This record gives sequence, structure tokens and C-alpha cells, in this order.
Amino acid sequence: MRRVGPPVVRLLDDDVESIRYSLASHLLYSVGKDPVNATARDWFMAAAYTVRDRVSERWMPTLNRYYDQDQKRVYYMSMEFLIGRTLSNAMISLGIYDQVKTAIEEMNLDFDEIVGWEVEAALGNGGLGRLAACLLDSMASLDVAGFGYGIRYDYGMFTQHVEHGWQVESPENWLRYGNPWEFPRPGVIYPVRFGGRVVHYKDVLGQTRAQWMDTEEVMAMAYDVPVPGYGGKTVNHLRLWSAKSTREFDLKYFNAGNYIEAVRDKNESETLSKVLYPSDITSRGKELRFKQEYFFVAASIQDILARFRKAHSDWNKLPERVAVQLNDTHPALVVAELMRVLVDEHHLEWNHAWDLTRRSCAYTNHTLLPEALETWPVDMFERILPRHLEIIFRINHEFLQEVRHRHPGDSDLLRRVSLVGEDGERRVRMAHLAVVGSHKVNGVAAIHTGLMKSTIFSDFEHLSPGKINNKTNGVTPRRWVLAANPGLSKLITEAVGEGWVTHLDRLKGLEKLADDKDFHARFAAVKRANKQHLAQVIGQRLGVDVSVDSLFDVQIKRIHEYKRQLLNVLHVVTRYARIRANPTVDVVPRTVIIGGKAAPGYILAKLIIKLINDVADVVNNDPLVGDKLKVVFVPNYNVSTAELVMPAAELSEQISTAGTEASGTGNMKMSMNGALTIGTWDGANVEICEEVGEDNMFLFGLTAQEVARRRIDGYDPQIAINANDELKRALDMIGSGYFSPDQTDRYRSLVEALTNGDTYLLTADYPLYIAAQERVDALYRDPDEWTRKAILNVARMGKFSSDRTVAEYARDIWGVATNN
Ligand code: 26W
Repeated sequence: MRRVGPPVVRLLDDDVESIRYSLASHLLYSVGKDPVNATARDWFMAAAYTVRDRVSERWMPTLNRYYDQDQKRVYYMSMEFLIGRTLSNAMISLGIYDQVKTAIEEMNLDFDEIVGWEVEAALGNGGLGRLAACLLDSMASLDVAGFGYGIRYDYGMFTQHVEHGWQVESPENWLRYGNPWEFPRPGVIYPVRFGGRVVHYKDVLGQTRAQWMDTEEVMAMAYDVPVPGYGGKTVNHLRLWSAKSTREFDLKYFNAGNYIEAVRDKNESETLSKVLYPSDITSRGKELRFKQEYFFVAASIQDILARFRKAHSDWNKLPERVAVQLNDTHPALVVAELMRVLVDEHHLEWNHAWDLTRRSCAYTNHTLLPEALETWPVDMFERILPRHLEIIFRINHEFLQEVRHRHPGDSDLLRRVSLVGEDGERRVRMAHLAVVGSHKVNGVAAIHTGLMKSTIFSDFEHLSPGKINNKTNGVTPRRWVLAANPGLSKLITEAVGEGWVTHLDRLKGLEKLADDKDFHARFAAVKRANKQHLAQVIGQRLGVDVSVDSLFDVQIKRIHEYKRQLLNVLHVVTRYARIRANPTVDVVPRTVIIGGKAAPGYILAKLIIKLINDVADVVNNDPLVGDKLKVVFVPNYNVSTAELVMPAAELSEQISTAGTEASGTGNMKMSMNGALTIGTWDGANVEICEEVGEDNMFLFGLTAQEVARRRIDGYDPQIAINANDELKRALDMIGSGYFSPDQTDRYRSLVEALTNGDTYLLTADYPLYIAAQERVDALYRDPDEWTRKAILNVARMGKFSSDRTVAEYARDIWGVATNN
């Protein structure tokens, strides 16, 4: 048992004077500069250390409290954590924002400039990674003992540049200047093994056992990033693993006198945590990716079990004390690894181990797109993780046995639910492993969960009714409203008190102000100021002059065919053609803002970016158009850009083909910041509509059922195109090179994909989308009515706090209490 240490002492005060003292001492003692030669970045580091000290003082007591109370731990396992910047957020969580800001300003420094020097932690692709970060914030804010496990990539999400309209990627060396938020833990280091072979033998008791041997080893070293909850009572952490070579590895070569070989080998084993895979669409059997997945799973399981064993000797307590949440299938190897450790290393009986494993694990699915579902070739699996493959085969054998028993003679069912796909090359289906190895499986919005049950997991739904459940996503109001939109936050607090920050349903109190003239004016002024700020940045950085009087129409998210940025472009081109045809007509001025990264290998997505920029070039420079229409592609869309754009958005574009977007979370962020949504009946849009009311949104288009129907019947885009002159015209303009005079056939393939096949049914939804856009224009002409609806959006978004999401996971899946 743990020794009883001295009581925790808080050494640091939070008044301006003490903070100024901390800043000055950190500048000198930690950064090694004095105010005379310090750069803004040096001051950022000093500020970060100043805040970090105060985080640490609250962190250790949290860990001790969990230990003393033997709290059940929740482990959020994710290949991605898209955290963004930390400084302002940590200041807000600790309640020291004003003091730190004042202290910095009293030293004659520019607070915003200093904040701007922080390189964001972009250890994620998009929605899935950002959700992980929001859930960590909420777990800490609700006093849940929730910890993240992930990978400390040397290179996170690439930086996107736009050159001649094309996306160009460059590596983001985010650790170059050091990361003030991480604590290296050289003492927390575990071996992770790969390859080798499995030997089966009988032990002294005559039990058959497996030994995995002749493996190669890499070490996983921990780095801890504290996660302060709002109010500062609880500070959890995220533990990220970095690959280090083993010492033996080096010695083997050193002894043979081959120094250079030794160093090369060392480098190779350290590539495991080198880079984040920047594709969130295809899961092509990349061996390194597979190894990354096992690397962080193996290290985390060792760490989790070591912590458990410090307090418990009875394995039966595992599911009572440990909940492991799998963020998509990327960590699904947890199931096999936990089995391996319990059976091979701790000699638990198979059935006993299986019972503990299933009761500890739960799995969240984030996509139905077939190309994003992970499967790994059996051959490769066997080469890299031979013992795990055996374990998976046995899990599969016993699972199929049970299915056979319950459904005799249904061999087709067996083929469908098997953990191993047998059509073509044999592959392990990670989603099936995750489902079978978990006690709960969830989707991330009601419609998505429904589709999981009726499509990809329908057999499992019949086999274990009730196992699949919904947990609609949410976003943290701390980052996405309080920090990103101080103007709106102030207004909300004045109207409903401070409690909304942790009890977002209190926004309901704004409803009664939806018709209040004075509140209208102030609400509209906040939006205008936010637009002004964004317009200024766009002017400065991109040299595009946008009018604050225009409607800010925003689509920010990864570039994907299914998200249909192209549909947005078709609307822009239609609008442009209308203005050209009738230049004197009175139109509602629009600024269409689009941002997002394309996976580097996703040629079509990159072509879409080029198209957006080509269209922007023509439209923005057409004197006939002027302020009536502007198109802006915001380069390098990331968390920091999102924090700038969300508060300035008036129209939120959420226009995926119904049934394809699992949830979406940008939709929530924009609506919470007072944008109206133009969107399809997809993902969380459906539930946003339930909350804010159909009158306060612009929903359009085919439903998921209608989409499925059309696909079955065989959809012919030609019919829709021939029936709509404006659509035909827009496609002709794009396809014939109107926007690409330097290369007139640039978009031929793109237009052909729409005219033959049109997988995502853009042409089917086009007329409905254009009609919805006309309703948008009409409403914008009535500013009071627009503002009223915007206020109602904010007022009714309480459900979409990630606090609500975490509370539901805690109650239905993890079995832990929340403090709210
Ligand atoms: C193996 C490659 C890969 C990597 C990541 C495939 C798929 C992914 C993710 C599942 C993609 C993703 O980010 N999905 C998004 O998850 C969000 C959080 O639940 C949802 O809001 C989005 O709708 C969903 O697209």
C-alpha cells in the first residue's frame, strides 16, 4: 500500500502580483532570457510554465484522491487527440485568465501575440480526434477519473499550404521549440514486441501454454499532458507514448563494432511514433500503421494493468475498476492483447479472461463508409503479431460455435459475422473483433446508431439486442464558446448567469430574450465584431477584401466527396452565373468561406480544393460581381482557425449525403455560436433540428432512406441534369474550363464523375439545395427575424455539450459517477 505523504501544499498564489513574479522567474530560470532580449515566443514559454505550475499543483492531489478513493478509472484509447492550443484554455479552466492576462499586459506585452506563438497540438485528423479532446475536457470537468492514451507523434497533422490553388503539404514539426505542456516520464517505459513465433508447451501442471518468443522489441516511453477540468478541482492527464529503441538492440551491433548500423537500427525502431497517418478515409493495409496501433495498445495495457495491480490482487475486480473505451477500431487490438496478457502471462483460464475482457471494453464506431472500416490481411497479421492472430482465431472459433448453436444451418450468417473475411484475401475485420470483445458498442448520433443496427452491424444487433446504443456527440462549451467567443459569452452570462459553462442547458434562459430589442442589438453587434475580426484576418493573410455586410456562409471540415464541398461550389457557380446574367439585380451579398485539408493521396479531394480556388479567382476578380459574391478558401484549417471562424459564421454548411456523416461536430460548434444551419437530414443535424426547431434551420434533400432507395434502384444523374438548366450550366462552366482557362480540361473528370454515377447524389439534391439557399437569402433580408432565429439556436443547443455526452457514457457504459 501507498505510504501516506505530507499534505499537499499549494505554493503559488493566483493574484496578478504573484503571476508577474512567476513570469519573470520562468523567463530567467526556465527559458534563460531576460526581458531585454526575450522574444514573444520566449514570453509564451514563460507564460506556459507559469500556468503549468498552477496546473501541476492541482494535478497531483487529483491523482492522490483517485488512489485513496480507489476510483474506477476510465481509459479513453485513441490514435488521435486533436487538442489545439492549451494556454488560454488552461487559464480559463483554472480561473486565472484575467490575472494572467493583466500580468502580461502590465509588463507591456501583447497578450494576443504571445498566445499566437503557441504551436497547436494537432495529433489528429478531424472529427474523431477533436471529439477525443472534447471528451477529455468534459471528463475532467465532471470529476471523472478519465485518462487518455495515445501516441506522441513527432509530426502531427501536416500543414497545408495553397500554391497556385493546389494543396501542398509540409510536415509540422510541432516539437521543434519544445512542448511546455508535456512531462517526459523516462521511468515509465515498457517493451513492446513484434514478430517472432509462438511455441506451445505443457507446463508442470500439464496445462497447455503458449510462449511468444524470438521477438523484436521497441520501448514505449510515456509523456504526460495534464488535462485541467473547468474550475480547476480535477486535473486528469493524457499519456502519450513515444517509441525508443531498446538498449540491447544497440549493444548487439556495438559489440560487433558496427556503430553506424546500431544507430540506423535505433532510428528504425523509433519511426513507430514518427508521424500521424493523415488519411481518415481509406484504411489501406499499411504495415507501419498496424504496428503503431499495437505499439500504443501494448504499452497502454501494461500501464493500465500495473496501476490496477498496485491496488488489487483479485483479477475479478478488473471490470469494476477499469473501463476501456475504444475510439473506433484503431485500438481494437486491446481485445486480443488483454486476452494474451491475462492468459499467457497471468495464467488465467481462457473463459475467465474472456469474461473480464468483454466486461472491461467498449467500442465507439465513427463511420459507416466501407472504405474506412479497418481490416488487416491475415498474412501480415501473422508475421507481425502471430500470437494475437491465434487468439483472434480462437475468439472467432468460439464465437462462431455459439452462433452456430443458436442458428443451426445458417452458414451465410457465420460467413457474415466471422472476425475473418474470407472473400478474396483473408483479412481480420477489426470492427467485428471490437464488437465481439466489448460489452457495449455505440454510435455517435441517433441516425448513425440506427443505421449501424440496420446495416453494417445488423447481424450483431440480432445476436445481442441492446448491446448497440447511441451516444450523441457533443463539444466542450469551454473551448468552443467561452474561450473562442468572449463577446457572446459575456452576453450569455449577463442574461443567464455563469452556470451555463458547466450546465449548458441553462442557455434555455436566452429564449425569452429572442424578441427583446436590446438583446437583439447586442447579439447582432457581437456577431458583427466577430465577422470584422475574421474579415481583417482574411484581408491580411489572404489579400481578399470581404464585406462585413455580406452573409458569412461557412463550410469547414475535411475535404471528402461525401461531405459534398462540390455541391457548395455548384451553388456558388449558380449564384455567379445569375449575377453575370443580371448584374443589376439586387442580391443578398455573400462571402462563401471554405476550409479543410485533403488526405495527401486523395487526388479528387485535392482537385476540389483547386476548383474552389479557381472559382474564387474568377469570382473575386470579376468587376461585375463586386461585393455580391466572394469566395475564400482558408488554408490550413485547424483548431486555431476553427476558433477564429466558428464565432463569425452566420450560415453553417452541413450538406453531406444523408446517411454518410456519422454525426458531425462542427455543426454543433457553429450553431452554438449563433449560426443557422443549412443541412441535410444527416448525423447530428437531425437532433439539432429536434432541439432548435425546423423553423430555425434550413434542412433540405433526400433522407437516408431515400438515398438508399435510389442507390438500389440505380440512380441516373442525367435525368436530374437534363431537368435543370442551371445545374447543366454550372456543370458546363466547370467542365469546359470557364474557371481554368490555363487548362480547360482540368475538371473534365470531376464533372464526368457527377454526370455518370454521382455516387453521393449531388445532382439529386441540387435543386433542393438551391431552393434552401433562396430561403436563406430571403430570411437574411429580415435582420430581426434572422437574429431571432440565431438567438434561438444558441438557446437550444444545451444538449450538445460534451458534458452531456460524457455523463451518458458514464451512466450507461462505464458505470462511474459524474459530478454535475
Ligand atoms: C483508418 C483510417 C481512418 C481514420 C480515421 C478511418 C476513419 C477515421 C475516422 C473514423 C474518421 C472520423 O473522424 N470520423 C468522424 O468522427 C466524428 C466524431 O464522432 C463524427 O462527428 C464525424 O461525423 C465522423 O466523420
